[in-house]
Amino acid sequence: MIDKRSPVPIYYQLEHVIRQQIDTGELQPGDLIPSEREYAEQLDVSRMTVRQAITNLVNEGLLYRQKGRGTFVAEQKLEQNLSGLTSFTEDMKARGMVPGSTLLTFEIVPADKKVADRLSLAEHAPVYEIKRIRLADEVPMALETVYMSANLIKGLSEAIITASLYHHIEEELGLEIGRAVQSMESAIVSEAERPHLLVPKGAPVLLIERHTFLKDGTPLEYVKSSYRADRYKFTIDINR
Ligand code: 16G
Repeated sequence: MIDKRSPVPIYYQLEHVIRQQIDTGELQPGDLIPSEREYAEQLDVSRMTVRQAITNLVNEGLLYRQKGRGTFVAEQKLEQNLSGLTSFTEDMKARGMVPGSTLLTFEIVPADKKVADRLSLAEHAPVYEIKRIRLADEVPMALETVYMSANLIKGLSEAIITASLYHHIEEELGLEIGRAVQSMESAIVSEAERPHLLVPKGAPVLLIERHTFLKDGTPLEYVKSSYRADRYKFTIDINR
């Protein structure tokens, strides 16, 4: 499986082998892979070479190291297409996963300048501030803070919020969600987010902001979320 006479560097060949074992399911998420020493002995290559291959796969998020325990195969990332304006609940159900939410904050607060601007409200107008940990099959995927006008979306309850906001807005209130502008940037998880997302210090997250409008143009929500970068991959269809 490793050809030492090949011009392809050995670390690269080893990376390819491990990648294939993950793709074919020979190595499953959570599996412990052989140690650097074991690979080195088995393949008769240097430990440095093995370390380089493994480090590259760790940096890519395919493997992760645990101090004193070894290196394991990571969970496959959830691939989400950015072409549809869908809710978290819809996305998880479409994948056959069970959506869930842990409610952290649910209150009506006066809008600060930024939130008021985004929602086209006067500063200090009452807005819902809803912080939820979004779960897929009970695993935390994202931390989400939603702001919505309390005068536009009436009668929210804890039960609605721990189920689906979009479902309530469309099916119960009969409002039509139209479009959203979304931005995405990378960051390191903050200490405040870490216990909720259950990721190690320094883990990467994707910060997403969504600004959603109803079909008639009324601003519906301003949402800030941190998605686990080790569990998410976003795709987009582009046409020329
Ligand atoms: C998604 C949306 C969020 C929306 C939520 C509604 C992003 C970045 N965010 O998480 O804007 O409020 O879905 O979800 O996609 P729900 O209907 O499950 O409550």
